[in-house]
Amino acid sequence: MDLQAIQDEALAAIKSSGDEAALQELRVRYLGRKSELAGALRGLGKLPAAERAVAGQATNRAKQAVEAALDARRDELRAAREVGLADHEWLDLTLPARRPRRGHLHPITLVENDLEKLFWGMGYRVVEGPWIEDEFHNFDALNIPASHPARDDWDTFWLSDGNLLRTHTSPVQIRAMRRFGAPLKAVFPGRVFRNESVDATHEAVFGQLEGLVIGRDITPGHLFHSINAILGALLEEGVRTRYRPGFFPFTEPSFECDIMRDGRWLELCGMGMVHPHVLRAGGIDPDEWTGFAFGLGIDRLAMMRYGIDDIRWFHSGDQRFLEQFPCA
Ligand code: FA5
Repeated sequence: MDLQAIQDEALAAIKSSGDEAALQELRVRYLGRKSELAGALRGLGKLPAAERAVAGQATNRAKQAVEAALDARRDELRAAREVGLADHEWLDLTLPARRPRRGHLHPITLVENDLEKLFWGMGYRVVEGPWIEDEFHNFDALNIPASHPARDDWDTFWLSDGNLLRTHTSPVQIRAMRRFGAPLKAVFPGRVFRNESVDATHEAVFGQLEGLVIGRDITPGHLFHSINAILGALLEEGVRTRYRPGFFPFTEPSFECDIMRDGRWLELCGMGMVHPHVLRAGGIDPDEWTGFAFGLGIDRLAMMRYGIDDIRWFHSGDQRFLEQFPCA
């Protein structure tokens, strides 16, 4: 086929091509490696030198004409498609956006964060301890040897390797004393675990926030002043609280603080002056230093703050409950 015929055929096919895919096929057919034009260009080398220049120019002209036609038709088809888009596919930018569903913090986490912020502002450092504890930190170092009947107060989940799930945050007292020494002012928030039956005010897994202050000449006056200040900041005005004597092997004297909820007293916090045995176990000399400690129930505080009548809601995983605590 001569060059002019190839070019005429190509231009006619390009003109009548209906879409960009068909046009791409024509590009391959008329300009691709196996096309007649490409073959003609390859064949130039075999022509006598005298004819080569003329034939070369003619072939290139045909190739350029086909290329130009392909590009022009491509632009036409593209423009037509975009006009179609504007007619058929449109977006109403005035429609209200669909809100993405965002997660939020659990009410216990909200209360824990607030507690941490409060204590941080009062100069306490915030320290965390391990959930899996050894007997020494959870009991012995806290003046609760194996023979001590008070061990029964903490129904313990024992692990097969002899360790246990900590029954309170008090073992972190020992870890912090050994790590930081005296003087010390710290809180230890976190989860604790008790193998006890669950009811409206008792969970088997719940949160505690432990506080520990060690200094020279710390007295029960400091303890009560601090607890009053803390409860004043945490509880709404008018919430009734009371202190009563308590017993913990790791504090002497010991007290408990209750809050009034629905006409009944709810135990919120255990506290006392750190027992000399415990200071010693923490590597601190009880002749030189004294201190106070307290352990506050975070779930109980959250019940009070949000008016929740059953502690079991917190771990129920019930969306209807959890959705009531969106992020501020
Ligand atoms: C203790 O765990 C002591 N370690 C507290 C302490 C620390 C005393 C430092 C002295 C010095 P108790 O078992 O009473 O004490 O628990 C402390 C608080 O945790 C309680 O006042 C209560 O608010 C909360 N709590 C206790 N048991 C449960 C439970 N099963 N479910 C939810 N909250 C609980």
